Amino acid sequence: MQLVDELLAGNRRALARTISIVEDGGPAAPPLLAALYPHTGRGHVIGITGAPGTGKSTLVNALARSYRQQGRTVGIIAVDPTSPFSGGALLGDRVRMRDLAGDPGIFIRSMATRGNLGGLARATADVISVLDAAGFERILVETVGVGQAEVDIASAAHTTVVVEAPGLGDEVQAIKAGVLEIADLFAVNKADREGADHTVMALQMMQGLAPVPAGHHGTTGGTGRSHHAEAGAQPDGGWLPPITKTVAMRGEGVEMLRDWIELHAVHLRETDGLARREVARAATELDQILRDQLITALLTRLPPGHLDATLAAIARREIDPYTAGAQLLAQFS
Ligand SMILES: Nc1nc2c(ncn2[C@@H]2O[C@H](COP(=O)(O)OP(=O)(O)OP(=O)(O)O)[C@@H](O)[C@H]2O)c(=O)[nH]1
Ligand SMILES: [Mg+2]
Repeated sequence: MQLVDELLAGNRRALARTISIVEDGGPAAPPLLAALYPHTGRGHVIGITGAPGTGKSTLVNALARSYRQQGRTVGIIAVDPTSPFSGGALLGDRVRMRDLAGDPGIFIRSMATRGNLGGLARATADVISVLDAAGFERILVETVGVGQAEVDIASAAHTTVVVEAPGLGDEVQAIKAGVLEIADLFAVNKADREGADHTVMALQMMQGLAPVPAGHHGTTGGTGRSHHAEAGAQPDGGWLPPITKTVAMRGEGVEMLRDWIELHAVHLRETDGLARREVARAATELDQILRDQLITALLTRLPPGHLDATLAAIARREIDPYTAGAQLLAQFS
């Protein structure tokens, strides 16, 4: 395929066109992705997630710069599951990242929801594959932490950085959204602001590492981890997420964060972590692909208007959704 050859040769227009085709998700996408797939598996995918306004874009920008200083190429994907409501934020990102845009070692793409969130997660995974095949060594994926969407998107990452900022009550939000569970690293950004140490402490406490507060003597930490454990790779092969303070706006702490990301990448390679994550990534992707294809295959078998009639019947309580689903699936047998 000429487009694939051009992309693999480093042609940026071919890359941009391929991404557009893949993002549209039409019939031209699967053969393209199939041709690219053997060339993937080299890039390290880094998810950057966190509550709105914590400084994710600024941090991605600074991290990209830091990787460029090491001579590494960087692909950036900014995913906004809340779009179309925050088109302005993406516009802001574009202005902020404009100074990176002239660099051939950097490629930036913004993606917004068109249909369902599941579709967005799949499109993101596909665009990651394209950037990987194109040879980008580090792929940074920014998502706004609003719930299941960024958890799904994070499942496409090798290393997930959860960004917190002081004074937002983020600790609580993060637990609710299940974001803490997906963190390989924490960046407490806006460390120039008051309360950063408090946020660090709150995170440490959740890890069971903070000094036991007065009045709680004798109680043991909830996680069973030693209170003296050092962050990063553990003797038992586990990984304790490090907490890094950053001032993304001024680039402070960013090299430290980058170095932790690289240490996590090494940790994944040296344990069975990378293999397990690759299988998890494959599971998420295949799951989404099968759902889409099964639904599409089913819908093409139905007589025109049948689906709408079924939906109306469910709404009128003439049939329950499980029975209706079973009747639709009977089309396959
Ligand atoms: N004081 C301070 N402000 C920062 C820092 N990093 C980013 N900001 C500011 O915080 C605001 C939000 O930054 P963004 O990078 O757009 O945050 P974001 O998390 O990408 O925002 P969304 O994508 O809208 O969720 C901007 O005004 C930044 O200039 C920092 O380290 N310190
Ligand atoms: Mg942003």
